[in-house]
Amino acid sequence: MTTNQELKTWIDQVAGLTQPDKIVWCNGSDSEYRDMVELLKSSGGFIELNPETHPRCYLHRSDPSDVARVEHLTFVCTSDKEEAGPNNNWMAPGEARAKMRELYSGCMAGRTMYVIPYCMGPIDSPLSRCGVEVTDSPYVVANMKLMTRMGDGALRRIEREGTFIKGLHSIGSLDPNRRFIMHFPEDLEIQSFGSGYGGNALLGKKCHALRIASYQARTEGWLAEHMLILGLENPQGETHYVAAAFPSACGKTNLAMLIPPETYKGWKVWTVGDDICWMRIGEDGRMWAINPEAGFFGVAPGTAENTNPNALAMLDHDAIFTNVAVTEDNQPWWEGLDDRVPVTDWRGNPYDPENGPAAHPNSRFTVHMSQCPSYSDQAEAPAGVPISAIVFGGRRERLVPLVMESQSWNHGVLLGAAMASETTAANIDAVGVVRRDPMAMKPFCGYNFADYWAHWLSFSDNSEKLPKIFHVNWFRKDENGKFMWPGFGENMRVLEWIVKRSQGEVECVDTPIGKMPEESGLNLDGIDVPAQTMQALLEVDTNAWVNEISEIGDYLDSFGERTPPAIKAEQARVAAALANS
Ligand code: GTP
Ligand code: SPV
Ligand code: MN
Repeated sequence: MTTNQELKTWIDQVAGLTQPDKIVWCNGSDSEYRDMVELLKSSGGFIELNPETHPRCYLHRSDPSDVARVEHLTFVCTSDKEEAGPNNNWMAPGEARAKMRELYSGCMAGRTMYVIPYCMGPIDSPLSRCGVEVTDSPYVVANMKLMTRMGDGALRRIEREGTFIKGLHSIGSLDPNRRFIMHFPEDLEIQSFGSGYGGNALLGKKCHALRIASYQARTEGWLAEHMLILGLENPQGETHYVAAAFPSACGKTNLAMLIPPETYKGWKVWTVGDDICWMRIGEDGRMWAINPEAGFFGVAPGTAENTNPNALAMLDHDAIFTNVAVTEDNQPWWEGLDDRVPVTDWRGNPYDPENGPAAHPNSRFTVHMSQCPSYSDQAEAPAGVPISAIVFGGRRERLVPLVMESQSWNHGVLLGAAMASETTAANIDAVGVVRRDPMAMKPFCGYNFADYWAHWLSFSDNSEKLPKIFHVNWFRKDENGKFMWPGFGENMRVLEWIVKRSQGEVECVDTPIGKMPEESGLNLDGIDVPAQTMQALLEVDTNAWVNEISEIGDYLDSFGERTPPAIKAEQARVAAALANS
């Protein structure tokens, strides 16, 4: 158990409310994980995959109605509605607590309640934060073991520090009409009911490390972001770190594990994180970042030898697969993997293309970070890594160029705030609809976006050594609906430019919307993207941008009086530059 009185009292209260048959305190050991696997195998929660090709790999099929995050059922419950902002669903804390109390009442009868102490970030890093997730899902316990530093070490840190995030989770009856993901940032509390899936249920991830952490980060002067972290090592052996925010299912995992093209002799990408980044200004004035997670919960479809070989290499042992298809010989399979035809779809039915994709479009793998061949030796560094460049990007078929650099920190904040992207299967709603997704944080910012932009802007006064800010778009399409840029490993060409710009090593061209590569600025040795296509990828369509910047202005205005004047000034400056060009 624990010596922390607050934790003890809370566990007693939760047990009194939910009425479990049994309470198990998780210690995070490997044997505990193996026990959990056995339990899941015997209950049908895990199906063992081919032990010869995929030793210790398991398939979990979630309820067909429970396959993604549920933004419409996710709430930020601050006492003041305005604090949550128009970017969040809001419910008064008292009302939300009453609703949840009713749902939780007796919900663990006949079940085991697991108490999971966890640490987000390296266990000895001053930047890390702890939480305790209480859950009735063994699947959540197994995933938390791979995704966080879980168990005794975290509990000791909680007892030492005396503070932790309280996360209560029950799968309930998986009824979508009785499903809520509630956040109480003022009380450092999360309450989740009715879903066993990913970000709804693994509370250390989006609920703690983004929604609650972003709220804390604002008052404490740091940033909690939906960003990958990578190190780019050049042939001279120097490594520069880049953090990049792309919306859900828009390429973070792939970029974080990039393998440079053959012509890039001596270059290497090291993976620090693929989804979440906590950063703060260090004593040297630079921005230092840690990955609060210990594993990857990555999108399966599209992962293949020619797109993300590093991911594929870590997925043939000790991994959990959720909602993928299976082949005749019981191997995991998803669209884009190879040309085999699976026999069973994600629901467990015989595969029939008439019923849609074999793997769910949001099917995922869970693996520990250490299995990644490009795992950075700095990923566990307590101080984190110094960030040289911040990159924003979205999934935009049209208009938005392959790469541009901001003219200043404040202009970079505008680039982030103005991000838009086509929605993906990572959320339960419609897919392929362009929406504003500032800093890729639309579903994850725990407070009013207007205040969040003000917080980002506040950094410009704090340091002269801030990272340079960039914007990228790998997803432009031609008139036949084909991607114009080859993407994946070839994104190295853009990364090289970004890092060289951040070091002041290459020239650029000024445009009204940002700084762009010179005509021969991107290294295109070894790929044949037609000159005309490259031109289109780097073109600034002034008329269309006049329209876009005006829509961005309307979007900023939709936050009313709280919108920081400095970001409006940036928008007005760009609008004027476009009008004069
Ligand atoms: P979350 O885990 O949801 O936050 O997603 P993520 O940002 O890590 O996305 P991920 O890297 O898993 O990519 C999602 C999808 O985009 C996959 O199907 C990829 O194959 C595809 N993708 C990634 N990078 C590229 C790229 O450069 N070009 C194209 N065309 N597709 C890409
Ligand atoms: C995302 O949706 O951005 C994810 C997956 O990374 S989940 O953990 O479900 O939020
Ligand atoms: Mn994500």
